[in-house]
Amino acid sequence: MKIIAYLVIFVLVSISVYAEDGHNLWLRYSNPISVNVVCVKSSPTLTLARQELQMGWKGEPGASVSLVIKADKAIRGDGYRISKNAIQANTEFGILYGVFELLRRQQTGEGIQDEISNPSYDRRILNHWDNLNGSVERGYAGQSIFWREGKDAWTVTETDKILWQEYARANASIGINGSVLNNVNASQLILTKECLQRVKAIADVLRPYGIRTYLSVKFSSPALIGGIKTSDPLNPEVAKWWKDKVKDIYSLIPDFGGFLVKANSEGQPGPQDFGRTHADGANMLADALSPYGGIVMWRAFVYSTSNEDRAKQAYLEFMPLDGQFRDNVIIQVKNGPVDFQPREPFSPLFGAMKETTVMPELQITQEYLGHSIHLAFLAPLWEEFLQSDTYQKGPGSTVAHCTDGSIFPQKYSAIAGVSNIGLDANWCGHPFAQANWYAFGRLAWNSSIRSELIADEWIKLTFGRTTTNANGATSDLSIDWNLNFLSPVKQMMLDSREAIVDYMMPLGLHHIFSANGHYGPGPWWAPKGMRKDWTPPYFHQSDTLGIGFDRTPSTRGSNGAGQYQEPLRSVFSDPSTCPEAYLLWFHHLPWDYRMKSGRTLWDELCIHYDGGVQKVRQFQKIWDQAERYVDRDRFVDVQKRLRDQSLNALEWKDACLLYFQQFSRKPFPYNFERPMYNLDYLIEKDTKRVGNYH
Ligand code: BDP
Repeated sequence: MKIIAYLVIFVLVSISVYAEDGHNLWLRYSNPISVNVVCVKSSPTLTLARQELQMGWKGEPGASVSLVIKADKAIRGDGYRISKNAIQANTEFGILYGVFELLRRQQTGEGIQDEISNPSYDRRILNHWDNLNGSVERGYAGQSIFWREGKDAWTVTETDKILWQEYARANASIGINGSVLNNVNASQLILTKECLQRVKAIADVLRPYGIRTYLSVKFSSPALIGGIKTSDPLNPEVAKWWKDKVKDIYSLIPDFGGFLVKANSEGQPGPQDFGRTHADGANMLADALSPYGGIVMWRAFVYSTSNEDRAKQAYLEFMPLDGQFRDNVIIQVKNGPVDFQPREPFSPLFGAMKETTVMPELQITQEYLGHSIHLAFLAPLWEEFLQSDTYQKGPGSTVAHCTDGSIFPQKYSAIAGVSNIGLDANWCGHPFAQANWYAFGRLAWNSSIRSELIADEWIKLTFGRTTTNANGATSDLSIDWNLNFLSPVKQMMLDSREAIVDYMMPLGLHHIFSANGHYGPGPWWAPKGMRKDWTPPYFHQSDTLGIGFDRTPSTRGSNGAGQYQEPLRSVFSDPSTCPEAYLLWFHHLPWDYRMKSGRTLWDELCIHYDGGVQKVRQFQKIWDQAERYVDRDRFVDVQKRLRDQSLNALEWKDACLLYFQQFSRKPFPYNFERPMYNLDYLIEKDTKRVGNYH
């Protein structure tokens, strides 16, 4: 009897903490309160704005909210003015963004004053690395939401449309207004009739939410699908083929955004195949797009077969072309000079290309930060990057200002993030990976917003429970909740990226992953015959004398530091002034080099690796204490992923330190956790996983 009673209580309690699969993201509002929306105009977008208010309003019951489209010089682009009961904007998308802002403030309990909010970047774009067969390159959250294989590959179903609409709504709620629907390693088939029909169907769903559609294109498409012998950008037939293709696209999708191009990089075709330059290639496409207002986003992620330091190559290839690009070409540059590492200095191209529009490319998907297994809140990484001072136009020339149009005159301003979205019920795999999608949108809208605020908002919206009271609901973010859930979980998020840097590659180490999976440690990984700059030993340069990549102007250095503007060039070139976070990025230093802490470099490395592991263990404790504030499904999911992260962090620490110890020949400091694994075991385990290349 007693057991049954317990069971009944258990079931009731479990039901009351209702399950959430995370599909609603940060848009969990329900229990609407009546609100009277006043808007004289009507359009599909304004209808959406009205519906959102009716779905999510938490203010006084029966209150009137007016939506007013009226030109105002203080409001730029799709910006808006909000007050408690009105939203004003120049455009209907501005109204929609204002509505989402109003609702967000109500949910999080933030006050609403009369204020204007303008976007930092005009184009805030997600790049989907989705292949037409439905797989997602560097995707860790299931198959593509846009493409699939099989006999119904081209059928647009109701389920597809609902998903695309949910996707569009989530993007609009954080200000994202563009989607590149396919992988930068593009298939030529994207430009075929049946593919374009599907693109049109997607664009039709995204449009009312203010999202333009863009496509990645393969440079050799004219030869591959156009029946032309060449794809030489200066060949008139080729140029005409692109013009006609662009015309077809605009007849289907009148607000089409433009093309994203990866050319002459990692085996992709490009203008250099025909002895032409990036500018020749980009301008030819730009000319085809410009009559319709389309843009070309031309990627600077290139590295040739030369022996030049990989970190220097994009700059070497693109700087000589500065000023040669059309005004509707934007050079899309990854945040760092190598490749989305847990930490890199900013790419020296930012601010350096003064007569060419440049846009940042961030990576939301965690290719190098633990996939969807590790908890990594990326806003601190992006904040660090956007606020980096390039000094290109004197102090204060931050990357953000060099790209948002406030320093250099430019027709367009844009920012892109490589998406972490897939068919997983919660879209992103790890429940906390949703925070990175959210953070990208918030930073693209307002590049000076602090990570802490983003985390705060996201936690409240994603885990907060709101109730309705008689006077209209206020969010139920009680003191207890704030103290015991919000605060520790926020701290965990804010510390998470640095923890990864510490247990994977602290002090400026980079790209020491095993193989191409970019997940586990592999400082030893150097298969015979592989390009050197694809292997970790190239990047860490460990030997008995020391560790690190010499990028100083010294005779043994690559002078990568020389690509930066003064004072950075000097600051980075001197180990005593170089920030320790970038020390081994710019310097090869002896194992007993004295760090600012007074410790040797070797001891300092050990302390960082160990510190990273300890932090993840701390995250596990924080999360376990959060149990009573989170629904069962998401709680267990995060708990399990943290355990896997903890194990992987330990592998990283032991693998890297035991491997480097062969060169340093120094003991581990005493106040440091002893290794749990031995090196042979870890190498063998890794070899079994990635194949025997040794
Ligand atoms: C690297 C990825 C690869 C991408 C490439 C790119 O490993 O999958 O295709 O970048 O950005 O980070 O083009």
